Amino acid sequence: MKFALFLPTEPNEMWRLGAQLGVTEAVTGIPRVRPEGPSSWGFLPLLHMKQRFADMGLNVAVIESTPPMNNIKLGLPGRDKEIEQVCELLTNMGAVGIPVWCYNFMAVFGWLRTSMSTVSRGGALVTSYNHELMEQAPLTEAGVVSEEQLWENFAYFLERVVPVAEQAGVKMALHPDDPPISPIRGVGRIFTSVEAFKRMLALAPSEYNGLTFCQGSFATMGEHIPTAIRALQDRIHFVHFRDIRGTARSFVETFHDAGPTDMAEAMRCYQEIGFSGVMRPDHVPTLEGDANDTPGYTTRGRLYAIGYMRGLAEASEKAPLLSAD
Ligand code: CS2
Ligand code: MN
Repeated sequence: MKFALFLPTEPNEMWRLGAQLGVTEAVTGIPRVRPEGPSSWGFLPLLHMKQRFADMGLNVAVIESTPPMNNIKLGLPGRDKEIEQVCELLTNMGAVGIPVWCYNFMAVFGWLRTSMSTVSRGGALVTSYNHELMEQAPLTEAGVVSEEQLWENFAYFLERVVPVAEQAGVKMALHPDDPPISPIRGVGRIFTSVEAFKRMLALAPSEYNGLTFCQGSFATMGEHIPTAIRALQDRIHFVHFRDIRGTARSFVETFHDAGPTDMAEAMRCYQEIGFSGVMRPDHVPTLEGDANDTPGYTTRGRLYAIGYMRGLAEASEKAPLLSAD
């Protein structure tokens, strides 16, 4: 298992801080390109981006971003063009050697919170969600989107894309819905439980059809983390390490060391199942000295998280030796 950070596609201080923390793996988006040039998912933009990271000693292990997918998710005309673009991304990722693609199937809007400035330990800021505050929210332009429709649209997408992922040698890693509650503003959500992921994996029993085990999202589902890790272990291609307190209807994100989940047990579990992929700290609190302009992805909180994760991992790796004394 290797540690990673979510880094912008262009160098910034986090690239250098990551390298100083001993982080070798980068999770990033699809590169920005000039309007007249090749698409963001073209071979050369991906190659130049991967090389730019490599020139700074960082290995792009995961792309956690997608070409447009809303027509795919909603089953609208234009979805076949979007599928074509996803296939082009996967083919080019394989060609430049980026082995994992993290995507999600949340239609219309992605991860969502009702507060981005909830006060946590010592005045740090975290995000939180209270479904009551969303119950009067108007429908979106998509209107009512049922879970059945989303399952149909997902199956249509998956059967066309998995063969391309296999050919490219790129592992698809579906991220859970966050929050894992359905519907929100009339839009259903389906990847909201371990059972849903078992159903998803059975739709295409290929090792290239896998998941991002976002520990915070599974904790929000109310799942027991070690049980969930073991239940899905064969298809976990990427891990997000974080914690929350509460339920899918009402939760607050926590410091990695201050939530209800036994994070040491979770880390031991990843090692026990022989997870050999990449793990990144997911959302972190905004600490004193950082602006709260990128909630969950600020600098100081991520430095603390990486240090904590590394300590847990090292202690866990050595635990058998220590207990042998
Ligand atoms: C986070 C998101 O919601 C989460 O748990 O990991 O920021 C995540 O990066 C995206 O929703 C994944 O596509
Ligand atoms: Mn996540």
